[in-house]
Amino acid sequence: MVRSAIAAAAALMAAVLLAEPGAVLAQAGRDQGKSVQVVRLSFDDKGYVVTPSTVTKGVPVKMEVDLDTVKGCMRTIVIDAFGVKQTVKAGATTIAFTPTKSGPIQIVCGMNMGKGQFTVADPASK
Ligand SMILES: [Cu+2]
Repeated sequence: MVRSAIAAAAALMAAVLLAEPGAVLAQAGRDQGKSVQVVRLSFDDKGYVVTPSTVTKGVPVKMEVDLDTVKGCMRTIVIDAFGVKQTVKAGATTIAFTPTKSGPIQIVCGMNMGKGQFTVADPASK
């Protein structure tokens, strides 16, 4: 009786652990959270350019927008994948977000006119 109760408790704990992969991910995110990735957003004749063009998933990004090349309506920057919609201006040129999924990510202007793309890579596994 006692033994089966212990077994049941152990099974329950295992189920809870398996049911919450988010807890493990949050821990990993906290470790990675020590660093911030700084990228630059500019605009050329083809559209938005992110430099460097690849960031790591789960690590906060600070995107510094180059107002010399990003002008007019292009200053309203939309990154739907991460819920970003922000208009930058002199004195407020940083967009902060954390990439929560990997793959090619689209950037568009508020009018869905200017376009660009960057890549989110999974953290290197060891
Ligand atoms: Cu536009």
